[in-house]
Amino acid sequence: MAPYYLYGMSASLYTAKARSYLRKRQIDFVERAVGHPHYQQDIMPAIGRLIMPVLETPDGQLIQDTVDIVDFLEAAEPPAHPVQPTTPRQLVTAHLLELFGGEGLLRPAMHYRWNFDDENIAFLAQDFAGCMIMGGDSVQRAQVFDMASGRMRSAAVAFGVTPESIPAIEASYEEFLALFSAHLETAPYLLGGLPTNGDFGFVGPLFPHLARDPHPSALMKATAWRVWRWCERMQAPGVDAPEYGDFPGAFFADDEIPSTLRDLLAYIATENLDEVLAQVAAIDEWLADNEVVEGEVINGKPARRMLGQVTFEWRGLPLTISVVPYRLYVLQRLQEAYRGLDEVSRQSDVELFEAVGLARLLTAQARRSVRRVDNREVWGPEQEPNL
Ligand SMILES: N[C@@H](CCC(=O)N[C@@H](CS)C(=O)NCC(=O)O)C(=O)O
Repeated sequence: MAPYYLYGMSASLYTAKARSYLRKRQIDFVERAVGHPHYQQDIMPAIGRLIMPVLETPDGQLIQDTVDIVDFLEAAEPPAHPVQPTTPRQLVTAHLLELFGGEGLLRPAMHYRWNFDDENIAFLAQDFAGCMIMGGDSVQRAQVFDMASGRMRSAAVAFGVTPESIPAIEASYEEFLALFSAHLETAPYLLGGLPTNGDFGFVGPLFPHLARDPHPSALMKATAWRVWRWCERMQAPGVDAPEYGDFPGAFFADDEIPSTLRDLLAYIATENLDEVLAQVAAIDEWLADNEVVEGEVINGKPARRMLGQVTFEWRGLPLTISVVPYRLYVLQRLQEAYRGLDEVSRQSDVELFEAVGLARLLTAQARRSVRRVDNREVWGPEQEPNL
């Protein structure tokens, strides 16, 4: 039987998340670049946009989106240890970490990739062109990189990377490295001895951009060896944690969220809560002004993923960023996990999230949910807004 195929790029944030999951799970797969003729001729038209990663299953199904890819594989290839913890605090925390990793760490990832051309650009030019076209001469390769890097530099601005915000982005990232390093002093993964969907969320920005591009790689190696080793660990099959001795291959016992992880959650509250709430409010406002029906592709076309802009305050700066409906989709998963718990378990989540300053995330919602159908984000049913 054919294996799974993963279409993506070595430099791509979300490809790294899916690749890491496939490797850890030791699922038989072959990675192909998006320059592969099958991606160009068949997969991209079927998905309707240039986007990665895409998983092609042995029976020819196409799945775009890392959340859906992981869900699919958890069901199709049942693991010995499911990627989502089953105890209430660890379950909801893992969803929160997946949201923060995939969406909340975009600013440092984009800044450290696109604002250090002296050190990064020659590497990036080869890394991008190598995956985007198979062969091609140096002029074609340079054209492809110019087009892709132009898009990504605009995306960096859309995520809030501007000359005014750069000092705050760097200070915030240094704090993050210190907190994650302190946690990794105690355990090889975010929730103990096994990776969760939270670890896979983190690896997207941390590996291809921040551990692999020349400038941030040097910074991480010099200042956060534990984090660098975790990035390496996330590329390996199995647990890969020799420096932790015989650490138990399980999540922390008794649904524990250790103090080093609570510190990281409190950091996420300070750094990212207002941003997520601003996105929810902006989408609610957009829906107040625009008539949509359930099931309609958001923004009409799958290629248009942003829904205007929103301004919020971050580290004392007004920051204007694009509104990304997909973020609601990931947030909803946290909330659905929370709502699916019994009363006592929900209470234990409320206590944890209140203590670290994240309680609003358990219930904040716009007047419609975001769903995914046919590899596209679509509007879900109406619901009571909670802003
Ligand atoms: N939510 C999606 C996001 C995928 C995504 O944004 N991929 C980026 C690369 S890391 C992309 O394809 N960008 C292409 C472009 O916008 O030109 C996922 O989790 O897979």
